[in-house]
Amino acid sequence: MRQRKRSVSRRQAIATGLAAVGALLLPGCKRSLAPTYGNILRMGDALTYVAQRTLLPGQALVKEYARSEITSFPATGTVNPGDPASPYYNKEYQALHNDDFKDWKLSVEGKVNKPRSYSMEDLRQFTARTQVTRHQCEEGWSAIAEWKGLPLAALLVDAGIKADARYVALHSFDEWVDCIDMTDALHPQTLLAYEMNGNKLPLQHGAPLRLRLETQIGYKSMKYLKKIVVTDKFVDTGDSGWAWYVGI
Ligand SMILES: Nc1nc2c(c(=O)[nH]1)N[C@H]1C(S)=C(S)[C@@H](COP(=O)(O)O)O[C@H]1N2
Ligand SMILES: [Mo]
Repeated sequence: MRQRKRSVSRRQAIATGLAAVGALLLPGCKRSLAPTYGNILRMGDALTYVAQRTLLPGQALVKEYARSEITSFPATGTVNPGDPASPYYNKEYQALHNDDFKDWKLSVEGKVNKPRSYSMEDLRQFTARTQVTRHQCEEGWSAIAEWKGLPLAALLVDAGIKADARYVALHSFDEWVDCIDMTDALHPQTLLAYEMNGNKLPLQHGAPLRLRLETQIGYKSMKYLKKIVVTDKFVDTGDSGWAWYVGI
């Protein structure tokens, strides 16, 4: 699992401050079934999750902008998993990229009735949604872009989510695994985006397909998607020290 840098002192401060409050709130909360958490840091996550899920009905739309408000957009984190110099070099990705992603497919598996792989052509058959939204990176910057893709909800409906499905785990070519809950997965602005600002999704922004999770902070919008696994259990990626639930 990938490790991300974050100052330990800040993590400890957050954990100490929130763990007690989280412990007070959680046992009484029937409405939000909080996910599992592997360590004390996840107490803070649970608190954010409970607070936001209680306050919001879950499907409120985030603000959308006009095309004229689109800004420049830096690329962060991995910018090319097919580069042998990248710490997350992936040979399979390099081969797919060299062939303009002709053979790329997104695998959808787990708690679905019809597990299968979707080519880009398959994904483009779904009714597309286009939205101009603001990306908020946890490092402090934000940027506005137009995204086009299919709602993740449409794909999940197509694959047939089973009754006990609760989370969606996203796997990328640069070895991230990230988990979102069904409320976010089914949100109408949660897209599997294959276009940015009217062009095919650029390499540095996650080609050929990335998640746009507009209800949460930047690092939840997974680039370089490879596989989607529907689960009944939360896939705890807390070993990195980054919160799993980071609503905006
Ligand atoms: N697979 C993958 N997804 C990722 C990242 C990454 O390094 N690898 N970086 C995350 C972070 S921290 C941010 S802010 C956004 C950046 O998207 P951008 O490079 O298109 O600006 O992607 C997120 N998704
Ligand atoms: Mo970020």
